[in-house]
Amino acid sequence: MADNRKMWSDLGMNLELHDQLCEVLPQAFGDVFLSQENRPEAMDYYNMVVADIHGIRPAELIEHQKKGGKVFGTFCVYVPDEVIFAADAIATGLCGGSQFWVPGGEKVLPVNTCPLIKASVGARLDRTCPFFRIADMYIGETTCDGKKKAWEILSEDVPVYVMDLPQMKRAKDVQAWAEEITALKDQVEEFTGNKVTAEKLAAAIKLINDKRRALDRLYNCRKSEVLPISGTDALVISQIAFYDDPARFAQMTNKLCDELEQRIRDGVSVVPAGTKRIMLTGTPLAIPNWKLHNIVETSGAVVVCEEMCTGTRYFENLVDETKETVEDQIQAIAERYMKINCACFTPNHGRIDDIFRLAKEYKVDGIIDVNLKFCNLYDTEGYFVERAMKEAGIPVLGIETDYTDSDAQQLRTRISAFVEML
Ligand code: BJ8
Repeated sequence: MADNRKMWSDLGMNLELHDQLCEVLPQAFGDVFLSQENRPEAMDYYNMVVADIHGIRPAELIEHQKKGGKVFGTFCVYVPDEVIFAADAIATGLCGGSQFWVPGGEKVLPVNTCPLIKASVGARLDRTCPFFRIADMYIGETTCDGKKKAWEILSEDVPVYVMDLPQMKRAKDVQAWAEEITALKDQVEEFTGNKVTAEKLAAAIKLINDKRRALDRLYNCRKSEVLPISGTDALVISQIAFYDDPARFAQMTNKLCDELEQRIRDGVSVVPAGTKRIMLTGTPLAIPNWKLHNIVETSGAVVVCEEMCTGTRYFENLVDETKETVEDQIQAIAERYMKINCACFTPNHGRIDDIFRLAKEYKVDGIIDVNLKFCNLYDTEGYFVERAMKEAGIPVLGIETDYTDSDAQQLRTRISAFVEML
């Protein structure tokens, strides 16, 4: 702890304000996670990572910087980590999932901006998150309007490089994305002084694919009727995936999966047979946003899948590992990333197809369509999502929420009523 304080102070953090966050986080984690029964033993690793969330990984990133390495902060699952790791740099997710950071964002952004953006900007400008301090450069993208303008504000305080994400999926858009990835490669090479060779890119593709394979294995366990892990635990694993060391994360997640697969064989479930299975779809749940999972799982149901960026959108589809030139590898990376179905694309029918497929694979009883307040994209797309589900006879509940706890009681009432009627 003393070492952490020195590190935070060296990072120029606002220690007084940060102390307030350190006071509430362990309590929140204890309430939501440690109160669960029959957790897998291998969750110990993730407990430890969250318990020292602003200590262990930040210290590793600083070690990397001391050896001359660079750290890039990212905010979206379209930004390809492969290119960053191939330049001997580290990518770390930076999205803010706590109300704690929102007021800082509101000092410079309109109040009616989505909490994810407000929290991300607040975490940087208030100097209360080590990850936001450590990153040498942020990589933004042109996904939603709120983010586009937020990059301009953040760039007054930290170098920001913005990738221009196409918003349709025609062949020429995939091509344009491949060109953007090439431009990112050039930028990363210049910033790090390291060349991205075909050999290094192949290793980075394998590294990130291995992380995806581990998450896919975890999610496969959640398809089982014998449910070996809660949705709340699976969510925090998905959240940690964004900033943990990818090789270690894959190794620890595979270890957890060994235990989960054994549980399935032994018939050890975390919920009684017949518990209603819920899938969440919608906007991402950045760490430490555990509110909805906690409400669902203390209302007699269980979350078995997230069609979200903190969920299936992050790990589904692998990058082709057989390409041998940087050009072909980048093309393969572009093709893989353009399979993600975010509401910033028009049209985005693929997402509805995904929801149908996942609902079947995970044997869900009902779907909750989650929208972060003021996210116009997902809010509007909810019209199609909910209509399609209703037409197919899949029960769906649309909700809108933010990071505050003010609506928790009301959400609990609505979610309990929804579960009751399944
Ligand atoms: S691929 S979901 S991570 S853009 S919730 S900030 S869209 S106003 S986060 Fe996203 Fe990439 Fe899409 Fe995923 Fe804007 Fe909406 Fe806020 Fe959002």
